[in-house]
Amino acid sequence: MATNHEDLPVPTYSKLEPVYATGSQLEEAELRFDTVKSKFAELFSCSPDIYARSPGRVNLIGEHIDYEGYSVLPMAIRQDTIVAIRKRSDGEKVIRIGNVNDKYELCTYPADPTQEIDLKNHRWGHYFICGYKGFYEYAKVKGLEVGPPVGLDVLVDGTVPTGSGLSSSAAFVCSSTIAIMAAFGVSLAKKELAQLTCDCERHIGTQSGGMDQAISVMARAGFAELIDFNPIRATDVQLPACGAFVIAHSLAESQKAVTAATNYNNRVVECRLAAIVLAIKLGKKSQEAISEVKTLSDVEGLCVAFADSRGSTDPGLAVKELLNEEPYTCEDIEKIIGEKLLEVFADSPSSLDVLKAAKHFKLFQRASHVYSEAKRVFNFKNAVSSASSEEEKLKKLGDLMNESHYSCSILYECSCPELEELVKICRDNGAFGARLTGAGWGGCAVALVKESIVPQFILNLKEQFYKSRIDNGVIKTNDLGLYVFASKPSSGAAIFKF
Ligand code: NG1
Ligand code: MG
Repeated sequence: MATNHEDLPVPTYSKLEPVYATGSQLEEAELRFDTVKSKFAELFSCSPDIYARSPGRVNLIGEHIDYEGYSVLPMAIRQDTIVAIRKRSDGEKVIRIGNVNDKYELCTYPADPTQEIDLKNHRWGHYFICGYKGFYEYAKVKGLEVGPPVGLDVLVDGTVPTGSGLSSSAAFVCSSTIAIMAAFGVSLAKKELAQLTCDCERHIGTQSGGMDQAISVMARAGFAELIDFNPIRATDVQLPACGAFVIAHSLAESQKAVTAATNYNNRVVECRLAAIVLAIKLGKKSQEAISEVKTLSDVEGLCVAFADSRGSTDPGLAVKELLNEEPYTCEDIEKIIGEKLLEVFADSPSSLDVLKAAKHFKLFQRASHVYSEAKRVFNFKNAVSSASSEEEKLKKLGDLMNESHYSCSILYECSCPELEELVKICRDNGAFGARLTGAGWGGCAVALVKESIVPQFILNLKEQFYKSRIDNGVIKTNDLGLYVFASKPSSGAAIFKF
């Protein structure tokens, strides 16, 4: 039986070509690795033992449903993070993390894997420590002999724009974790690594699902991937040949690690509450619902049974009939579930932060989004593999992307004025569909366009969206290529040993 690629470890290469294939891309990569090497020598007076790279991603459809247990459909992009690492042999127990970009100051941490990450004082190096802590936790659980902690010298070079919904954070956490593992000679299957790196990134305080790490680790060049959870699995999805995805930044930066309590984690908490309330309305005992129901996918079975009794297959019907459209207050929910919310979330500090910040909870809207978005992912996957013409496929995929955006914007409220403007401009300029991608509240939009019109499409975006921002000094003309570009599905994580 052929081994599935997700059962294999991250590949180790002695040359750049398997990852950075084409002419100019390869030249660019050679330059980057040379720069990393010389900057490493400049900072630490030696060469790295090993390099790891992991890409960012664009999510094509399936937004804010990975943490609810539902499948999503992202693809890896060319932009990535490279982490160069060396184990120190001088007994000094310190981790020094430098960056090729001078904007990021050298960060130092003790080489103590049990250290708490200081979430109140966010530093860019925290993402590396996420991987560091995660590695030692993994080693402990598996009983691996990795020896006492030693000092590490680390240099980072990232090309994924930050705060853009393209998962610069996962690219950083994954490349860090993989570099640490390689430095310690530990290797594991990609699907296990995908789970581990997801657990790692939670140390930063966001209650993330596992999409970003899964695609960053498991992507294959030329394919988008349908990512399933519990257990994590990746299925190759071949996109229609004559279509292209254009990624465009709204120039609103979303700082998720800082706004978690009101944005990202708030939605995770709202979904959990919606799931518990639904479970109770559908007959579960309060205490059972509170202890057993973590996500909306946990109550899908009950919702489907409810729908079935009314001649439908749509779990969203239970949401429509059993949840109120008006926002719920804390007290409203406590009355239904018979317990204080502070008790329900007592073991999750980041959820308690959410409760402190929230005035009300939009259970109806969030649950409606999740169930409908999960269905759109399946329709997207089915449309790709259907027998219809390429043109019809692109139209169907575009429609689903538009519906997804509407749901994110109206029901999940994770858009912003800049994204709304950008998505509209994309559609006005001939995109089959356009939507915000990633967590939202800023960051990028992704548009599906006919391959043949890509250059003109990008020119139009420059004229209609970016020109005024250049004139106002928000960005420089020379940097435009960083903010708007077409992307092919790129390959996943890799280790380099030269
Ligand atoms: P961003 O913020 O785009 O990296 C986040 C989550 C994903 C997923 C999306 C929304 C992390 C690391 N990533 O992505 O798991 O939930 O939002 O679909 O928190
Ligand atoms: Mg992120």
